[in-house]
Amino acid sequence: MENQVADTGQTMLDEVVEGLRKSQKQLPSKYFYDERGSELFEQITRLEEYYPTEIERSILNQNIDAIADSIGSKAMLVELGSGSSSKTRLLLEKLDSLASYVPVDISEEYLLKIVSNLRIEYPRISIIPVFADYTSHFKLPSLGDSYSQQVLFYPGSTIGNFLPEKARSFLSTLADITDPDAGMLIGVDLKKDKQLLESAYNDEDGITAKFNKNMLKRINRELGADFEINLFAHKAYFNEQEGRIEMHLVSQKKQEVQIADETFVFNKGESIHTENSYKYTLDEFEDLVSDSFSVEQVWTDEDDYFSVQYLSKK
Ligand code: AVI
Repeated sequence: MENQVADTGQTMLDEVVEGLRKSQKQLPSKYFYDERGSELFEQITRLEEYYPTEIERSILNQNIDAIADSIGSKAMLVELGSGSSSKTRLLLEKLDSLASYVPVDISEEYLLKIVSNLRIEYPRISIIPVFADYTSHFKLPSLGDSYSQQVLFYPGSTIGNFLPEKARSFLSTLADITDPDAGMLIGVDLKKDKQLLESAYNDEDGITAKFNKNMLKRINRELGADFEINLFAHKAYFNEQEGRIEMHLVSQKKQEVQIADETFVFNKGESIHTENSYKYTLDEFEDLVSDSFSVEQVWTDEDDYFSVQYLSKK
């Protein structure tokens, strides 16, 4: 099977410089995930305060029979992004009638590693990696009539990292590239007590702070910038009006940063907005997907902190 790499368009330098020229400086959150950033994110998912990972896993676990019914037999399961392999394993383990598993990820190294392990563990499932930035247009492998239906798997509430209008257009792109009867199993973090939300992004061990600042280290290394990491502080809070956690890096003094041939001035207290993590009510999420998908099933934990939802194409 041929592996595909999507054209990522704009360069990292273009995007970084463009974001820092804005009056509210910003950086694209996709740049968190270099090797060190992915490792720090793994650590975040194991933190006491970061409830989504554990709760999603237990929702999947507790409802696996109903989930398997929705997915049906002989499905092609397409996972978007480098999901936690333990969630993937949970599905591969229980869905013994799966025809194929198609992990889509931009990191070739990561994909090759999981694929070679999974092929040994699940010899009956055909595993077909697709190297692509799944947020841009990518092609799914054409597997003829070897499967019954395509099911996208998008765990972790990563949909919450898109602005709502971007989430809508992303979902409609997914609808465009899949079969008419495709489904989607998606994890969605729900609105809840502000304190709980904020502590998930302000852990006591400071791992989220390291994850946030790692973006600046990456920009220094890859773009030759001269950010002084210690002169920026991590800040994360729930913006109630927008319904999202915002992460920022706040300049601790007036300073200048050089990137390529451009100088960026930071006032004391001025921030770079590095991430949004939207939290939805069930109704808000149903509305968000409604251009392209219908919500068929919703599974939640007993506190309604998190949901796993099965969507079908409209
Ligand atoms: C990947 N994504 C769903 C995480 C989130 O919760 O928005 C990224 C993250 N940022 C800080 N902590 C975790």
